Amino acid sequence: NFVPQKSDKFTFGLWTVGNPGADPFGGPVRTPVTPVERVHKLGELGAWGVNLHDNDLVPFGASAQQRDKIVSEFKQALTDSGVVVPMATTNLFSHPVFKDGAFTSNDPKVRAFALRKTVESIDLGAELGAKIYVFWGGREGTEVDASKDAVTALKRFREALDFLSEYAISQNYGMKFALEPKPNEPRGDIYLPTVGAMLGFISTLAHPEMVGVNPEYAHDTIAGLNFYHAVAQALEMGKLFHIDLNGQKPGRFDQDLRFGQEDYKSNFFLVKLLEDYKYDGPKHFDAHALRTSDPADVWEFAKGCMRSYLILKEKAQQFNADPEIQALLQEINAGDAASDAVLSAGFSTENLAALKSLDLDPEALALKPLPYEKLDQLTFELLLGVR
Ligand code: GCO
Ligand code: MN
Ligand code: MN
Ligand code: MN
Repeated sequence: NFVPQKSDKFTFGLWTVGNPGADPFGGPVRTPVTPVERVHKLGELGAWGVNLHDNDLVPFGASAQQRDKIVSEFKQALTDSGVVVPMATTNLFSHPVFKDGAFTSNDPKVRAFALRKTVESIDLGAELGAKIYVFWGGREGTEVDASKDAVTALKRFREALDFLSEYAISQNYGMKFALEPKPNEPRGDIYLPTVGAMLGFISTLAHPEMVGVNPEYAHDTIAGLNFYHAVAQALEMGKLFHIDLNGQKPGRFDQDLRFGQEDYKSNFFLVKLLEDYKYDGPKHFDAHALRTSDPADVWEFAKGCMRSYLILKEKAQQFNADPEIQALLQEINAGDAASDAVLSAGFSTENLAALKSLDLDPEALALKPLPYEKLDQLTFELLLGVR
């Protein structure tokens, strides 16, 4: 039971299971195995795919010869392990050149360098078979708002994305872009901090049809937002191209905890949403093992992410089949055929007349019972395994 299958489409970043456990107060605590070994191990554990930043695989500044050797060894590992690369992305945050932004830097040479690095990284992604390209603008923001004009920054970000969309189209890569919002960290304030902000921005792009979002549990939770609601909006708009799953306590630093580690209830509604609406993209765990973990415990972390998802998926099925819960939901959602018909018919003179002639008694409507205490307690008991 709860054994991951390829069809679950679970993925990990090379950087996640390769995280050496450093934090701002201390250096690495473990030496990760090589990317090739990570791929083999992920395959053994039942993961479907592995994602990467260009520099997770090819070190910054590597020669063309070194690059080709590394990439061909990596491709061999993918073939041998049956692991795929569904998503690729660019590291536009580690090198000091990006300390004040990449696509939104004030310096046109830095912006050009970021653009060229991304073109090359898109080529790498395409070579490895990636059909989703993620943009996480970790350094695209400020601590000092006097330093950058926020309107100009957005124009620059758009310029870069439009260029890169045209590039991917010109190469027939069949790629989609997924923008990943985060409110802060590493910058004090990052531009386009929420899923809603990204969705609004996407509609201003030259190729909005190929651009969606990559929401992350931790990023909304840091800001105290309801991630389930944010993902629902993206999904309803057909813009949920990718998702980053992890754990996070609200109001803290970026913890990147194991999926399922915090707030079981919100994780449950998230998984239920993805399953009920048949989200078919990768389920990516953008998390890492605790700093206290030794190399063996890192793989327990990876297994735990997938197993927790599958447990919550089973709980969602149980919820959908629970007679008492479903009876309550039916009661809460009981419709009125005449009102429903008017509401869904849209505006017309006749329908306006129908609206005006509906029998609607606010005093009586306000008395309708809403047994949410009961519903939530049943949900809690189901999740805690006593139902
Ligand atoms: C973070 C981000 C990153 C991105 C990754 C892919 O908080 O550091 O979530 O892990 O997801 O760079 O673009
Ligand atoms: Mn993150
Ligand atoms: Mn992080
Ligand atoms: Mn992420």
